[in-house]
Amino acid sequence: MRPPGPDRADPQREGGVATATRRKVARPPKYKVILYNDDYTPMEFVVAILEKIFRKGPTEATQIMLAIHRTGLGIAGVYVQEIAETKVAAVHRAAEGRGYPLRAGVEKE
Ligand code: TYC
Repeated sequence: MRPPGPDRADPQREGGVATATRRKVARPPKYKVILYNDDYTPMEFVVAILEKIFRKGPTEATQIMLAIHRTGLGIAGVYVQEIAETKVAAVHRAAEGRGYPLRAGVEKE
C-alpha cells in the first residue's frame, strides 16, 4: 500500500517545493525547424543533413526527406530558439557550400 499524500517519486506531484520551482522556472518556448522541398537538392544530401545536423537515424531521416519531397515541407526537429536558428544556419551553410538551393526555416511551436 502507498502512503496517503503526495507521491515523492512523481515529478508532477503537488507540494511546496515543486510548486515553487514551477512558478519560477518556465519551460522555454520551442521552435520547429522546417525543411522545404525543391527540385534540385539530391535526396541523399537531405538525408545526410537530417542525420548529421538533426541527429536522425537513417530510417527516420529517409522518411522525413520523402515526406518533404511529397508534401513540400517537413519538420526536421524541435528546439529552443537559439539552437533552432543555429541549425537553420548550418543547413544553409552546408547547402550553399555544395551549390544546392535547400532552404530551412524556424516556426514557433
Ligand atoms: N525534391 C528533391 C529531389 O527530387 C529532394 C528533396 C527532398 C529536396 C527534401 C529538398 O527538403 C528537400 N531531388
